Amino acid sequence: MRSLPSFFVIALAGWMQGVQDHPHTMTMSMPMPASSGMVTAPVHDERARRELVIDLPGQDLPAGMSHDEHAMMAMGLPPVAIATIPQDVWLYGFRVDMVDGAGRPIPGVVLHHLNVSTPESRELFLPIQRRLLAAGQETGEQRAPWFLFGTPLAKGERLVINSMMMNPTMQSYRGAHPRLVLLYVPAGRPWPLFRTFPWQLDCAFPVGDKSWTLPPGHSEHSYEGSPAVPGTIVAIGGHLHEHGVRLTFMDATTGQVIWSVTPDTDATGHVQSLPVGKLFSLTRLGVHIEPSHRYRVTATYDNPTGDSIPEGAMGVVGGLFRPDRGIAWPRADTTGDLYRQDLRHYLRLSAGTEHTHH
Ligand SMILES: [Cu+2]
Repeated sequence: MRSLPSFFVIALAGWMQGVQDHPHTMTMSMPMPASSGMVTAPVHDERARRELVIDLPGQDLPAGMSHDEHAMMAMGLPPVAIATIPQDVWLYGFRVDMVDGAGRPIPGVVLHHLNVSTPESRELFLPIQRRLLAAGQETGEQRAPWFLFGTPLAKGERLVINSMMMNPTMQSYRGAHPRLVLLYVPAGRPWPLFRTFPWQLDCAFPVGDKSWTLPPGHSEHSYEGSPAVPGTIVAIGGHLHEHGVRLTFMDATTGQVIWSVTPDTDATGHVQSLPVGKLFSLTRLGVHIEPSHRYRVTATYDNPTGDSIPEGAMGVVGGLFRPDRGIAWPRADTTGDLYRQDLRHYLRLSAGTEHTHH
């Protein structure tokens, strides 16, 4: 097998950057409180283009929206939406188009962030709902090679989508909303060759806000966990904020460093991006990980400002994971305490936000 094409690497970078978050029918045990103000988002299956098009709830956005947190929260936070997958598909990419109430394109800068989860499946490293994808204004279209990698989504499976908008432009928009476009291959074909699932391991796991207050000087944050099932990490990427100097993913049981990067910075030391690793080679597919080992993500920061920076730091690795042959992706236990706490946070029923990206 050849090494991965570069657009895949770019795709992963974007996939992670948006975060920086899979086949069954939703059961009634899903702890979805009725009071949470969720809405159903219609899914249009554009079969000829092989795209699922999901228009999220719209809002009027005044021009030059204030960066003041309260104004932003009040004005650009549409209700959480639920969308239902109409047929068995393999998801291999996505994009978010910003449009107004008449469907006309509006500037992408209006999107602050958008997160999609699959509440019936669990995350690889934690018994919480699985994060499927995330996007911010800088994400663009992300796609893996459709013939190689795909994530199965079953007919009837539900997606939970939350988003935030912010209008820094001098123009106001009526009915502004994100239009999520999922790129798919229909089930029942010879491809994709590999069944892969997105995963992440976050320094701010297990629940709550994914950013923390960055202390002055040198600091390290870590989180350790074990995968629910054995399999292979076929691609990895990550996300750090400014003053981040290193992000490391290691097998804490053996001490083996699996992936460790320093961010690219510009002339003034601003974090530009993280390189993305391809754990592919001619002779083997990725790095195998197993439930009997513990794995650790560590974010290292050097904050030279002398001040603490509220919500100044994040540290997360993630990518694509291929379960071993014959291993099914684990379903979520929707009755677990951690699952419920995380879901409440995701649905904005408790303080904080899933992710405030910048
Ligand atoms: Cu971030």
